[in-house]
Amino acid sequence: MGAGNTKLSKEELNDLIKKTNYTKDQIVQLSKDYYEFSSKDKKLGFSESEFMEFFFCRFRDWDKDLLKQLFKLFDSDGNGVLDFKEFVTSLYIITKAPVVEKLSLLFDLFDRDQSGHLEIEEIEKLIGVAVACGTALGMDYSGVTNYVFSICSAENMSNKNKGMNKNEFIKAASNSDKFCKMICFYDSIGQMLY
Ligand SMILES: [Ca+2]
Ligand SMILES: [Ca+2]
Repeated sequence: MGAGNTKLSKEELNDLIKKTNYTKDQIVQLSKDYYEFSSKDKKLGFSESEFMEFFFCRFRDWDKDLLKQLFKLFDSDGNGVLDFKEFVTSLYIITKAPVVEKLSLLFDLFDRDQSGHLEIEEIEKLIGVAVACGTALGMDYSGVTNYVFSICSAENMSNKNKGMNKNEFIKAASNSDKFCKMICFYDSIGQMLY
């Protein structure tokens, strides 16, 4: 099975490898999985429900609404399905990407009204999800809660009335990978790809 099965041109494939650090072998493996999981409805590409099923194990403590929103962010051309490139990119961001890249996407995810700021309701949602996931992953409840509150503290905002902007969020949450991990954007174990 060659890379041709990914339906990517050689340039696109090399571009993807460069961007994601997946090896060519891993990309080939991912393309097999992509075809298997995304063709359940006999149509190529991850539909929203296939995406949700595929990632259910990882994001079981997220609500459906949030997972749908994640799908939308990864569907970069907005056609309602994830093509192979969009799928690999989403997997990369969820697992292997640098913390800052993950946080940037997570900010967009929780900034539901795309105002450029996390307002109080959006922050409450973020705290709720992070605490639910973090404790489900075995982290200590008060430790998780205190950590998320410290990230979203008003002290980290230049304008408390407006909320927290992306730079402020990234700055507050990027001192370690703790936040990304607790919200389930952790890297997979060993050789596993997801
Ligand atoms: Ca798409
Ligand atoms: Ca907002």
